[in-house]
Amino acid sequence: MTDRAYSLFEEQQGARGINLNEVKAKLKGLSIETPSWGYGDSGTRFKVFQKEGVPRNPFEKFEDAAQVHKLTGLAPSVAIHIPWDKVEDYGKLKSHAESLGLAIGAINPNLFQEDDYMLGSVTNADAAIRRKATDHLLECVDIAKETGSRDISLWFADGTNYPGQGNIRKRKAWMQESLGEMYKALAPNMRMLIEYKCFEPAFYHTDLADWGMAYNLAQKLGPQAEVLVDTGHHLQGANIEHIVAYLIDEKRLGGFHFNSRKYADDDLIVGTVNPYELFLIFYQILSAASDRDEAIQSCVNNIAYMIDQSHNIEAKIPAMLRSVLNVQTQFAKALLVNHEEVEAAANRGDVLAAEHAVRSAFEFDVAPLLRSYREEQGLSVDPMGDYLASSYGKDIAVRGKGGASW
Ligand code: AOS
Ligand code: ZN
Ligand code: ZN
Ligand code: ZN
Repeated sequence: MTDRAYSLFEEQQGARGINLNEVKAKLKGLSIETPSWGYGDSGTRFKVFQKEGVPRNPFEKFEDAAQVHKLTGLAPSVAIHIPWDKVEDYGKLKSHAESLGLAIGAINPNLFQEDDYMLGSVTNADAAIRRKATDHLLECVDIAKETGSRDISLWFADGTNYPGQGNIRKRKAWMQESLGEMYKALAPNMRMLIEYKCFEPAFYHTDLADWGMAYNLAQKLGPQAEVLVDTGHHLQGANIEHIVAYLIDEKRLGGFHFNSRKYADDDLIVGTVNPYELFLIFYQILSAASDRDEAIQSCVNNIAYMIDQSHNIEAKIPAMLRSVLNVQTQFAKALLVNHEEVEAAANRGDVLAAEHAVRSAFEFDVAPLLRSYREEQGLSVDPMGDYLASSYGKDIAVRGKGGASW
């Protein structure tokens, strides 16, 4: 069925030189990984509110994630966190995921929740603690081999609160030494995605504070190490789409942790605070996708799109639905950019026409397009409405309160 709004939209886009069949084919290529921890209770340092129906174990987290994928077709894999999702038998978790139409995605080591790591994990001045941290990284490589995961996402809370607290240069060497050992353990198809963050939990210096440090480390480690951009991990005013374009050009953009921020690493639902930023990130990615250099194309095709959010007050499954739908909406809008038009305007020095060519794509309402796409794919046309009308949210209430949390 093509409704009138869609026919009009198709006509409008045709006149701008945008073919909706091509747009729809690209929409089909979008997959967004959701994080197991986004289905559990999480909070701020002040309070973790316990919600009814929260998964009690990793198996139930996958059951909830399956709802998101079933309704949207967007979220076929789930990242897990070790030890939050530690199980006896990862083969069993993998089969459970597969029986639900899902795969286990990135493995996230946890080097920030033990007393031993108070003064650092892989950068701790105590060699025994560095050994312990490196062993955990190696354990995660083994888990990734069992789960068939390609990516291991690395985030370190390592840093200091005061000048003099740690030797910054020694810590840099220790980080490289530990990650070098981990790198050697990777299977040829595996990747290390290195996350950076400007501050928090450490407030004076962070060992991997920005994309340049993560990039430099990745380069020293080798081609299987790439940079992971968490959209909440920059200082105010940072131009994230510039970082994205730069890293793609260096073939070192491994993936994203999507979320929204207004102040710090707020980890709010992606696309709620600054959807234009997300659109501009996709605009950069899509403009690189048509580069003649195959290495750039391959970098773009292997970007891992992942959500990293903390659902403190919102219902978890609807929050995750909102998140993946928001990403899809901005991706769809970015697919409406006419790159030749932008380039032609830029080449003749017409600043306003170039800016207009980018922004006008953002200003279209893509609801008719997404409705038509979902219908064609046999997906729910209204994923959020269908979820809320289903009994799933009520059925899981039998799990009670006090489910998984960090
Ligand atoms: C922390 O700020 C990072 O974004 C990490 O990706 C972290 O592992 C994730 O938030 C789960 O704790
Ligand atoms: Zn993150
Ligand atoms: Zn974040
Ligand atoms: Zn973060």
